[in-house]
This record gives sequence, C-alpha cells and structure tokens, in this order.
Amino acid sequence: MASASAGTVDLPFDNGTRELVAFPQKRPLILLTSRPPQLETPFSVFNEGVLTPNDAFFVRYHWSGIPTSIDPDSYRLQVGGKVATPLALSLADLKRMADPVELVAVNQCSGNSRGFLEPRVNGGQLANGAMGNARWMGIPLKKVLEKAGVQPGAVQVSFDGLDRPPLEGSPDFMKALHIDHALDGEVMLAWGMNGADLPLLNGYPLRLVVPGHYGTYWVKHLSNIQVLDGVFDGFWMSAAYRIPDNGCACVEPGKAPARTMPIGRFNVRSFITSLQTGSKIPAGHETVVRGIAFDGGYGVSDVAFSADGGQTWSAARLGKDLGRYSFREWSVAFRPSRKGSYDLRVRATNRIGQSQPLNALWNPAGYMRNVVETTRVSVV
Ligand SMILES: Nc1nc2c(c(=O)[nH]1)N[C@H]1C(S)=C(S)[C@@H](COP(=O)(O)O)O[C@H]1N2
Ligand SMILES: [Mo]
Repeated sequence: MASASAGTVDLPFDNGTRELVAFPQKRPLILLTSRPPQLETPFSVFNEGVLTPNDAFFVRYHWSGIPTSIDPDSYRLQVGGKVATPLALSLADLKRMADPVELVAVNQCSGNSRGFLEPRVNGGQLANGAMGNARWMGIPLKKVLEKAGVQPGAVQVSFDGLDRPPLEGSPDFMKALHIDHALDGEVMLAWGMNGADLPLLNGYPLRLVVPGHYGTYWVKHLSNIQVLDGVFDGFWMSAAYRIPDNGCACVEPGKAPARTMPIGRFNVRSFITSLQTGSKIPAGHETVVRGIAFDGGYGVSDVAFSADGGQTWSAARLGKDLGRYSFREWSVAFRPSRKGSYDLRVRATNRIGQSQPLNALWNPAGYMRNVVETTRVSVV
C-alpha cells in the first residue's frame, strides 16, 4: 500500500529513528508500522496552520484487515439492538436525514507521546504527532438513534467498523459509549473532513467523532451501531484503553493500578510549534513564539509562557477561537538579551481550572501524557 521511503527522521528518544513514507492520499508521514498502517504527523505540520491537512493527519489502526477500497453506493450503516426500527442507511440517506453540522475538533490517540515515558512502556513509541485538528462534517449521532427509536432500558451503544482482525478469535475493534453520551447531540457521524471526503485511512466513508474524547472512540469505516441494554464487554472496552481510576490517571512508575476505568476525555496540553529544541534565535531581537493548546472540551482559558525553565511566567496571547474542541493558537513576544541556552515552557489552563503537571505522570499503558513541555533553544 505504501510507496518508497522519503527519508528518515529521528524522534527524540532511544530507538526513535523512523522512515517517512507516503501512503495513498497522504504526504510522507512518520512510519510506526506498515501492516496495519500507523502513521504519525511530523510535528512541523502543526506550525503550518491550526487545522491539520487531511494528507498529513495521523493514522492509527489495530488490525491489518483494513478496507482498501469501499464502494460508496453499496455502503450501508446498520443500526440495531434495542431500537423500535432497525435501519440500514446509505450515505445518501444519512446526508438527507438532517441538516449537516460542522465542528472543529481535535482527534488524539490515547498513546500520543508514549515514546517519551520514563520508565518506558510497551505500545507504539509515538512522539507528539498522534494528534490532529480538523473541521468535521456530518450529522449528530442523536438524529440516527432517534430515527431508529431507542427503547427504554438502553444503557450503552456499541460501534463497529469494516476492518477485521487477521486471525479468527482475535477481538474485532469495537467501542461503546453510554447512551446519554451517544444522545448528547455532539457526538457525530462524519463523512467530511476539512471540506473533503474522509481519506480512506481516516475512516472513509463514515466515522464517529466524539468531541473531546480520545481517538479510540472515533471508530472509522463505521458499519454497525447496536443499542445495548447493558455495559458492552468487548476486549477494547473491558481490557484495553483503561486508565487508573483515580484523579490523575497515574500510578507510581512501575506499579499497577488498583482499579481501572475506560479512558475518557483529553487532559490539557500545550506545545510550542514555531521553535524546536536546537533552534537558534537572535539576541536583542523580538522573536514571536507561537504554538497550540487544547483540552477535553471546556476550552483553553490561559496559556502561560516561561523562558527560564518555569521560574517566571507571562501570559501568551490567545488566537482565534474555533470552538472549545479545537486547537487554540497562542503567541508571545520573546526578546532575550543574554546569549546562551534557554528552556522555553508553556502551560495551558482550561475554563474549569485544569492545567498541566510540571513533572510527567506515568501509567502502565503510557496514556494521557500531558507534562509541561520544554523546548531548549540557543540565543546567539
Ligand atoms: N475501525 C477502526 N476505527 C478506529 C481504530 C481502528 O483500529 N479501527 N482505531 C482508533 C484509534 S485508537 C484512534 S487513535 C483513531 C485514530 O484516528 P485516525 O486514524 O483517523 O487518525 O481511530 C480510532 N478508530
Ligand atoms: Mo488510539
């Protein structure tokens, strides 16, 4: 499926050398695995604009049995279980069922940034590129569930896509949401991404968009929705994608959590995008430092910037508000007089006061990393 390598990049952790490879509809991206395709966005893309272009958007799959072509005319979305009327909907049915809605929202893998964990943990050794921000177009999931008629006693809704495990007996990738969440009017069935059809590798022709929630719930090539009268117990809910059930989703490094729960909303993160570790900037001149921040949907209220490794902080200016699920751009003017090395840090806070830890938290699966990042630059 992939074309030839377009060079390599070195991610800043041990064994971080990766090939850049172009898959269909994608520019060369950082290759984690090729079967199934798992591709990370080069971090420089996040400085190109607040929306992540479709051809640069990361790709994550669990099983190699992914669809390689889908006929939009014969595609159907099945809706069944505890409903009054089971449905089999074509794309045309979905597109005329309700007025389309658009939402700018971040999709981020639970294991984004896992490669930076110390001690290291199993799983895809990702840097910070398993995230992206797009303008999604579709209809609220609620409209489809209402059309099917959810029956009393519904507890959860499960979602399955067209991909399959390569071996019988391996658990099909399926996810579930509580019925109230599924009916909240925000969870979307999306066919559009940044004004175009979804790329095949991002879930063509239809995917779930679960604003503010980790990418694991954003089921691609969505083909089957079942309303359930109990808690879905499939592997990818009951065993995988679980976090320590405590306030920090963290444990002492190397320890196992006492209790776990399904992963949920994003925590708060922020990044400098205009400079990277090793960048050189001139002394005695103003450099505008820029970046992005986001959270699980309360909205970023403040971004603080430090040029002295976190001893003193000043407020960054927030950019245009594209909605509480979007990346929020920020910028700050930095005029260093002293030459030498500077540790630049950014720390975002959201509207309910959640922020980022100064020291990295740890859990066995390497989920939800959101430490305050440090970018070490030289002033010359
Ligand atoms: N059908 C299907 N949907 C899926 C997955 C999958 O393996 N199969 N992986 C999920 C995970 S873990 C993530 S992080 C997101 C990634 O979305 P993307 O590949 O469009 O970036 O897809 C989700 N949806
Ligand atoms: Mo993920």
